[in-house]
Amino acid sequence: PHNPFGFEGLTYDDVLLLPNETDVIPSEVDTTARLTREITMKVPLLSAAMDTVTESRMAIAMARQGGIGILHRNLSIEAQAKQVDLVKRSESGMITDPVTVSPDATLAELDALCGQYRVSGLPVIDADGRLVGIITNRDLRFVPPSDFPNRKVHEVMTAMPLVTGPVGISREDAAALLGKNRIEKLPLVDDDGRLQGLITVKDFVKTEQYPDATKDPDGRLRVGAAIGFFGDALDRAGALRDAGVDVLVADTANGHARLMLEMITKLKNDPYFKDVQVIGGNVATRAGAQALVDAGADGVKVGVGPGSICTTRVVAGVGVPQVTAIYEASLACRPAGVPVIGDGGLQYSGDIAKALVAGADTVMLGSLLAGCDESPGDLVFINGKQFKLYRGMGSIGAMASRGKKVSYSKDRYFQADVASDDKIVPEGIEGQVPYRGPLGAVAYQLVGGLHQSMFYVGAHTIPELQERGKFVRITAAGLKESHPHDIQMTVEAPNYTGR
Ligand code: RVP
Repeated sequence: PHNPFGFEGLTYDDVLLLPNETDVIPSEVDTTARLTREITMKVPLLSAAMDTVTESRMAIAMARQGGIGILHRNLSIEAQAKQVDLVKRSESGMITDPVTVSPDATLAELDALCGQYRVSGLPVIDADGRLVGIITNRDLRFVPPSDFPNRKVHEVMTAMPLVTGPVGISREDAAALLGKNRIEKLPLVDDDGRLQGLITVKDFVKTEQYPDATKDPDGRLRVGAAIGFFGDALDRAGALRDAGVDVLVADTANGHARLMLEMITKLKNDPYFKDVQVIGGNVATRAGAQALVDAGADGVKVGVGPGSICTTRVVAGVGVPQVTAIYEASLACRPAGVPVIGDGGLQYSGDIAKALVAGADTVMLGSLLAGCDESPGDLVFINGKQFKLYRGMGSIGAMASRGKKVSYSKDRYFQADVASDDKIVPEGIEGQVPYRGPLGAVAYQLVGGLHQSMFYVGAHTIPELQERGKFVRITAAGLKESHPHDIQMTVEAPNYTGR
């Protein structure tokens, strides 16, 4: 008869990396990693496609740090495409498709646009697309906000002639023009005076401020977005592509499912999506990873049940401890040249290097980022301490329709057909994590921890880490020894707040 017992599975807490001979200086390592077949990033981190982790603010912050954010899909197609748009317009060498305002718009409308896109001013164009002026904070300074609803843009804007640049102007020439004229925005116009782009001082400053930022060939921040495999998933993929998404992540709790594999093949065979990379997941076995590779995926996301908010392993009794899952998936992905993303279960910065040595190229983080300023949701105060809400996409809260017309999260767990909220079988829970401040500080500690790992292992690069890294398996006593012990912690470290 068939023997159902396989091998033993290990996870982060079961292993440690062996120290090795080293000439590496932590601050000098190169953490460049492959996200997909065609995209690399300076920092091997992704923020999770969860509604308490990644919307446009987090995605912008992640890309600036050198990683990438994957926008969640628990919202309408239009709303998710809008999020992509906000990221793609946030910062760029040259804005090819700037937000503009009409001369007849009211100042109230202008104010709303500036708030939405977090910009301080807009070019003004007429109905033919011709540049007629520019309007910035400076022009508004002497108009009382109570007048905004009944004053028009053309009454207060700085009208033509303006300093403009020709299409195709070099970075250096643009910087010189901005500096010489002491202006902050340089509209680019063609021979007919039509607005074709915009260069801003802010973007020059940000380029210097975020040298590792993950950018597309046009200098815009890169962004990923989750899609399903069911119902209008292809329409969603199309809308996200039109908004400029770089990576689509076909996102389910079981990526080794026929519908998911077909979805990936469809996207990869459609010339309309030729400039978009497609990641598939999640899987936790070698066969599952092989199926995604065979379907044409540009990246394979691994993790069934390791998530901090996930109950799949207890509700369904299914899953693979994450270090083993990553290793098994890499056996199929490495030979095919397809990068692996280790998704879920990371609790400390040291887990990043463990994931990479096990066979991942990058890791996806939920709980470690949910407490950041840039994650959706407000701070909650409990007993004088600050928290942010964090919930599984398979929790009742995320899957229930409640006020919403549809919950897009249900099909992640193949429960799209469940008609009423009380018939949902949740695979996740809802909770809160400590408030952590801005992503920049959190990412600094996570990446800094990885630098230290690379120093101990003697690796200058991620491929070297993957090659030189070796594990020692530890026992419960070894794990106890690894954490602070026999002491009462009196001061929290920025990268360790206890177990
Ligand atoms: P963690 O970083 O351990 O918090 O895990 C985050 C990951 O957990 C997500 O990227 C996703 O793969 C998974 N997840 C999200 N929701 C649920 C659930 O409700 N079970 N699981």
